[in-house]
Parts: sequence; structure tokens; C-alpha cells
Amino acid sequence: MVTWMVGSALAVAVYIVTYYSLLKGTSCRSDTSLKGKTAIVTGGNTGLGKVTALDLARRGARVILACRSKERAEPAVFDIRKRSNSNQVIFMHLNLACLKSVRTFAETFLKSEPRLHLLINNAGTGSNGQTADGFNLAWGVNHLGHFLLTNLLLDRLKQCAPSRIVVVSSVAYCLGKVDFNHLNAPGENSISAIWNYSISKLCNILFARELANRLEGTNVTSYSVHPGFVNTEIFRDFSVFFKFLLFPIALLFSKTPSDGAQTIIYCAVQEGIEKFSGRYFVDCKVRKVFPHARDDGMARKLWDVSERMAGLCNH
Ligand SMILES: NC(=O)c1ccc[n+]([C@@H]2O[C@H](COP(=O)([O-])OP(=O)(O)OC[C@H]3O[C@@H](n4cnc5c(N)ncnc54)[C@H](OP(=O)(O)O)[C@@H]3O)[C@@H](O)[C@H]2O)c1
Ligand SMILES: *[C@@H]1O[C@H](CO)[C@@H](O)[C@H](O)[C@H]1NC(C)=O
Ligand SMILES: CC(=O)N[C@H]1CO[C@H](CO)[C@@H](O)[C@@H]1O
Repeated sequence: MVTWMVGSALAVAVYIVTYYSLLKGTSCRSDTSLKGKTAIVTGGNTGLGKVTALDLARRGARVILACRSKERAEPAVFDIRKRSNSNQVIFMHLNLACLKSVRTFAETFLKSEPRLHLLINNAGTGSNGQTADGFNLAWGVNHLGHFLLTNLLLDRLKQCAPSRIVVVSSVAYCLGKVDFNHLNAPGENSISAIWNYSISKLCNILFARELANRLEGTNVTSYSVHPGFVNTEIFRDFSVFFKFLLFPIALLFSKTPSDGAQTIIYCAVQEGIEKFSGRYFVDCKVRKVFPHARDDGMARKLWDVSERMAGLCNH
């Protein structure tokens, strides 16, 4: 009995120490004020996006929550306004699974908002399915929609420099491999959903990298981020079986959204990281990626293919 109790106490202690030393992660300590700055957070109504939007609003930024659902976004706007004590938080409709919606959003934004200093490409999905334009959902939302959005807003970001783009990626990129012949096949089950998700997250890293190359000398910088394993709604559409498998792991080993958002916030506000433009951040630090995620040739090719798929080509 005593051994059993000592054993469990020890296990709990080891768990707590591990949690705080390895899993919880580092907090962003910067006290940068964002008064007079404007930020867009895609998917700012829940999970990591909502916590990020709240932090930026508390720093005085005008924050646009770019979300696909008015019903889900309005309570978040209300909540963030109350908690940040700011009325500079607004909702604008953006469905990243539809290129036309991305264009409409950009037009509306550019007409109604004179400034843009921070673009947080956060929205993401791990679900199967197709976009309105017939693309694989993860690819279409996580990469292509954000690719188009960023390009449409780029001139405004340049006019307002110094400004930043933060692309929320994932360590799942490790499993990804870009196959330009099969960018578009729809997935069928949770396994293929994870596979497709990984590819889109690899594209996020390559995109942030190529952006940085193209933006050299403009004072617009870009960063990709792995937030950690965070307890959010990201796999909401997974099968019951997968959720059942994930549940105990998530319970023990996931971060809260507030802890998970720290590196996103860091890349948005920390002074002096401009020299790391194009790099990948974990735990508020630059992290080296595997070779396939720092392949500049691949990043360039991905850019060209994405331009064509998003209908951005004028050459
Ligand atoms: N959670 C993790 O462990 C983890 C790990 C690594 C990376 N990430 C990344 O972190 C980012 C945020 O995810 P999260 O964990 O906070 O997940 P989440 O709670 O599911 O939030 C995802 C957000 O994306 C929005 N979204 C999904 N599809 C969209 C579309 N077609 N158009 C516009 N918005 C759309 C969702 O809107 P609705 O609420 O309307 O659905 C929601 O606001 C994602 O890019 C994800 O890949 C998460
Ligand atoms: C970039 O910022 C530096 C330092 O503030 C400034 O000297 C330079 O003119 C800026 N360049 C552009 C293209 O805005
Ligand atoms: C974008 C992409 O590579 N899609 C893949 C999604 O998953 C299916 C099933 O595994 C693959 O056939 C697709 O190529």
C-alpha cells in the first residue's frame, strides 16, 4: 500500500516537473505596445487565434477577426472587447475555403482600413473535404487561401512597414512531402487527413521562407511557427475512434491555448527578430528545420504553382 502511494506520488511529481519544464513552453516577455497598429488574425474566433487576438488587443492594436462564421465570431469579438477593455476589435467575413471570399475580404479590408501592420495567418483545418474551388481542404485553407490573402494585402503591408506576417504551421511538417502531381486529391479518412494536413503545414514553412526572400529590403518580415501540441478544436471532425485515442494524450500532454499562442505573439511583437525573417520558431526561439523545409528551389516552385492555382498570374 505504502509503496503504491509513494509510487503514484512520484509519478505525479515526475509528470508535473515534465509538464512545466518540457511541455508548457516559454512565454513571450516582450511588452511592445501596438497602439496605432492594425492586425488581422484569421480564425480569430477560437483556439490559438482567439488568444492571440486578445493579446494584440490588450497591447492597443486594432484587431480584425477574419472568420468564416458570423455566429461564432461575434461572441468572440464581444468577449475580447470586454477582456481587453478595447472597442478596436471587429469581425470581417473570410472563408479561406473559397478564393472568391478571400478576394472579397481583401477588397473590403483595403477599402475600409487604411493600415495593416500584422497579418497572422492562423486559421487551419485538419478535416477532409474540398474547397469551393475543388481543392483538397487542408491545402486550400491552410496554404492556398492564405497565400492569396497575403499577396492581396502585401502592398498595404509594405506601405505600413515595418510590418510582419506570421504563418502558423506545425511540427507535423516533418511528415509532409510536396508532390506537385498530386496536390489536389481529396482525402478519404483520418489517416489521409493527417497526411494532407502535414503537407499543408510544410507549405506554410516554405511559403514564409519564400516570402522573406521576396520581401528583402522592404522592412516587411515573415515567420513560421509551431505552437506546440495544444488543446483546441483542430481535429473536431475526426472519427470518434481517433478522438478516443487522442483524448488521454491530449489530456496529459497538451498545452492550453494561452501557452500555445506565446510563440505566435512573440513573432508578432518581439523587437529585434527581423534578422530571422523566413525562419521557423518553436518556444519563442528559432528552430532549424529539416532539409525538405528549407529547400529554396521547392519554395520557389511552390510559389509559382500557388500563384497559378490562386489565379494570381499576370504573366
Ligand atoms: N492545436 C494544435 O495542437 C496545433 C498544433 C500545431 C499547429 N496548429 C495550428 O494552429 C492553427 C490554429 O488552430 P487551433 O489549434 O487554434 O484550431 P481551432 O481551435 O480548430 O481553430 C481553427 C480556426 O480556423 C478557422 N477556420 C477553419 N477553416 C476555415 C476557413 N475555411 N475559413 C476561415 N477560417 C477557418 C476556424 O473557424 P471556425 O471556428 O468557424 O471553424 C477556427 O477559427 C492552425 O493553423 C493549426 O494548424 C495547431
Ligand atoms: C527600413 O527601415 C530602416 C530603419 O528604420 C530605414 O532606414 C529604411 O529606410 C527602411 N526601408 C524601407 C524600404 O522602408
Ligand atoms: C494534397 C494531397 O497530397 N492530398 C492527398 C490527400 O490524401 C490522399 C489520400 O491519402 C492522397 O491521395 C492525396 O494525394
